[in-house]
Amino acid sequence: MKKLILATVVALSFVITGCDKEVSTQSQVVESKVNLKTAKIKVGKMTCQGCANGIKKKVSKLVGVDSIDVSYATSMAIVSYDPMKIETKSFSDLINNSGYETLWFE
Ligand SMILES: [Cu+2]
Repeated sequence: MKKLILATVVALSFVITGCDKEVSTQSQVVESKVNLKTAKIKVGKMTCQGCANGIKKKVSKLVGVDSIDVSYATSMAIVSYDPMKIETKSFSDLINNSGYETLWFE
């Protein structure tokens, strides 16, 4: 009778250990969440909304840029980007090389 109880305990401890392993494997699943940053850029030399649309079109093609809004009314470009893929310098270089001027960043 004692042997049977011992065997049951051993069998149970195997089951529990097996369960523990499964749980720890599941908790190791890593969430791949992208941390986007926002850059506010004051853009000079825009003369109409078409300029703003042109900048928007060019910058949005850069790898790492999630979205961009350019307003002629406020002379502001607001860029949402992945800092692991692109530096803010890339936006300003592109804007400056397109005939406009980045006045400041935020
Ligand atoms: Cu224009």
